[in-house]
Amino acid sequence: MAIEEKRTFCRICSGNCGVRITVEDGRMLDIRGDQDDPMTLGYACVKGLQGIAAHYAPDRILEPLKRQPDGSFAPIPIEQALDEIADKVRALIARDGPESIGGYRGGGAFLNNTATNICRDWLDAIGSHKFFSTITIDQSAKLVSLGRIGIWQGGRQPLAQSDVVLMVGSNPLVSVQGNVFDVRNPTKRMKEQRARGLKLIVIDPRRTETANYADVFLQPYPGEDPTLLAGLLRIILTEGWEDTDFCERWVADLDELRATVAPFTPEYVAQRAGVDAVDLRRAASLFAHESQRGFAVSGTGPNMSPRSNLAEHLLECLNVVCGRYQREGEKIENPGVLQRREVRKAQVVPAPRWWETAYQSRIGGYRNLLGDMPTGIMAEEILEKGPGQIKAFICHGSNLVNSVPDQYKVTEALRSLELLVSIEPYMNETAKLSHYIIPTPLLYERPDLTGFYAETMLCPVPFARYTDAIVPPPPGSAVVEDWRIFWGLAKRLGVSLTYEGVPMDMDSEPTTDDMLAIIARHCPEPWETLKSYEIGKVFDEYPQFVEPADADASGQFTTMPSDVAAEVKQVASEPAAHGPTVSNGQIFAYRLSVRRIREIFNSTGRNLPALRKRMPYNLAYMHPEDLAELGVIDGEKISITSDRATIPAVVSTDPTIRRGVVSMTHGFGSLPDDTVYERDGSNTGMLISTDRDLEPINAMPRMSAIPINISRTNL
Ligand SMILES: Nc1nc2c(c(=O)[nH]1)N[C@H]1C(S)=C(S)[C@@H](COP(=O)(O)OP(=O)(O)OC[C@H]3O[C@@H](n4cnc5c(=O)[nH]c(N)nc54)[C@H](O)[C@@H]3O)O[C@H]1N2
Ligand SMILES: Nc1nc2c(c(=O)[nH]1)N[C@H]1C(S)=C(S)[C@@H](COP(=O)(O)OP(=O)(O)OC[C@H]3O[C@@H](n4cnc5c(=O)[nH]c(N)nc54)[C@H](O)[C@@H]3O)O[C@H]1N2
Ligand code: SF4
Ligand SMILES: [Mo]
Repeated sequence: MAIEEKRTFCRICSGNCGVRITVEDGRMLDIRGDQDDPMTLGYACVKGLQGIAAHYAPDRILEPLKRQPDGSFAPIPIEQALDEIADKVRALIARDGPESIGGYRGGGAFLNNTATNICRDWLDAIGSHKFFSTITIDQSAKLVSLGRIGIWQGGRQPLAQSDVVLMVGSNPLVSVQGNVFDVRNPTKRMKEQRARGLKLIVIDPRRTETANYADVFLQPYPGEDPTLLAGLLRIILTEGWEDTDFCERWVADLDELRATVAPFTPEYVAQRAGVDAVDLRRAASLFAHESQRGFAVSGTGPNMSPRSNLAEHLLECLNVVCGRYQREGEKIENPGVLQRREVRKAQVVPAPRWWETAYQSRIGGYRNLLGDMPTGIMAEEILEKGPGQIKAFICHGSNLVNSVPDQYKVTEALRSLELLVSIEPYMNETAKLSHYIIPTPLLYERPDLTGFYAETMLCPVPFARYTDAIVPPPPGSAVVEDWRIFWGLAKRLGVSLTYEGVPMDMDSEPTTDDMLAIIARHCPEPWETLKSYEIGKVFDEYPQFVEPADADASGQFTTMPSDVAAEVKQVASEPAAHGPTVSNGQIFAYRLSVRRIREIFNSTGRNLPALRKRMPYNLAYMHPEDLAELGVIDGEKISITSDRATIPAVVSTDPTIRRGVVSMTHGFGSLPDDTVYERDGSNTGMLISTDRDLEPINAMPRMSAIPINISRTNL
């Protein structure tokens, strides 16, 4: 049969890189970056180029499996599996109520448009609030900070019109994720931005690939962003570099902010965060004084370290005091294509503090954050007996065992469930614990759209693209699309699904295209037209401009509400000295900081030989002088001990890491009682406790700047 070449885009991460795939007889032979793709300009990373290997991996699950009494798995027809799961769910609801049913959306579901919200919609339909997701172990501090400061309807100043970007703990050149940064071939776009004159300030304990392009680079200890950002605000407000007109009109409490950050003198900040006071001043000046437009933005670094909500709050305060928002009449670079357009007026929505009236968990009094239960209390919600205890759980596109902090506790919780279902294409560590595994098609086997969920944040232009399936699932397989599983369960339970706000017909099963058309219903062009653009389209003939404020607009930003002020005071009362950290009564010499690596996407990709060859396990990157001091050599195995656990790791010398810091990625390791480092790597989530050190409001665990000690394993 003829060999064809098909154009589509990768969806392993949110980069949506355009690719060309050679197909013969329904089987993919070759994949490469599409040089003619106007968005991503031929870029495809090492993971994306393994996309075909991922589809044909020998450990891929191709039919639904049911765990047997002896622990092995046996195939089960899909209709029977759904009948049995629905029967169990029905019985649990009758016995313990709908709150006994929980679910989790992982990255695998997030990056698949028709799967993104289906688990939440299903839980809504059966009347359960127990929806968890990666959001609350990622960057939900951003939601908390908007919830406390307020929201500028006009949005941030876009990259294309910015003189300066301040990036805190974010490495888009590797992660291909950057809030409001351009990740369509990020290195090339970075070079383009620099060539047109963009100034860049990077704050990161590691001299990252992104930091290599910085005009000012600050290399603090991880976990010191609240101090650093308070210090930057102090310099700006002391020098009078704020946007006074903007602040006068739109900020309710600038004096409180000024007074609260007063203790954060450059000397205090420099000493505590381990940076140079001169560099701190250069950063403040470049951001607020020498530049007119731009924004401060963060990635996972500060959002995962202690006091993440405070760090994110102070970061947003930088945007507020410098008025770094779009004003009346300005063009919104990406008003969105697939999502419903938002009202964009040049005014403030006052702090909505959504959580204060939301559903309250019985654990720690935490409340839902925009419909998400905090994942930091997920294991407790399963383990803690009493009304509302979760007894059945659907793991949708996640590897909970490897990705949710406090691995011992998470594993114990998952093992205790009466029903655990994994909707998952591979036999990952969580699938191994499940009663049922329902495998799904992989990305090139299903139609999809470019990511709609965060489209305005992740793409700088109003772009959308449809792709059809490139190949069918492997012959003889019985994989089921994610949404179909939830639709099938809802139908069996006799409940109606409302999908993306649209009631679904529960009598005749829709197609995936029908589901995608619902997602795209706000697109300015008809569904069939959107589908017809082979390489997608930038919808720039439907511009949106910031409208004037309402005549009676009275909302203002609140930069220093009392809960935030109390926390800043607490930080200010701590000693300025850096060095050993005391955590829960013990002293630790190092801090472990989070990072991403090119080869592996969270825990995904470790089964692929080409990626394993490059990164067989997760290395502990350390500064050569630290290693010399410890008497450890490159490639030697060490033990990393926190106040929760000890894990092994092989060290790798890396002069880009700040001294006193160990930089190590997550997602590796196996089940706690079955991990061999050389085969599986180590689970850094084991070092984290969710019994303590949780943030207020979102229960975010301490996942970066984890206090640790290092010891030589061979001694
Ligand atoms: N210690 C520590 N822990 C962390 C982090 C950290 O930095 N440090 N980072 C956190 C963050 S930001 C995140 S987002 C989470 C990520 O955590 P997870 O969402 O659990 O990510 P993965 O482990 O990659 O699991 C994704 C799963 O989806 C599957 N999958 C792929 N495609 C599909 C599909 O189409 N359908 C379905 N159903 N499944 C599919 C993959 O096979 C994989 O098993 O980890 C968090 N955990
Ligand atoms: N290849 C690959 N790409 C990915 C992923 C992956 O696993 N692999 N994961 C995806 C996911 S789920 C997400 S959420 C995004 C995340 O995207 P990013 O947030 O860009 O993630 P990183 O590349 O880890 O960058 C975080 C940076 O924070 C720094 N850091 C750590 N602790 C601190 C701190 O306390 N303060 C400061 N200032 N910096 C700190 C680290 O050194 C690191 O350089 O990436 C996505 N892209
Ligand atoms: S950066 Fe890599 S994984 Fe992400 S979409 Fe592009 S090719 Fe796929
Ligand atoms: Mo994430």
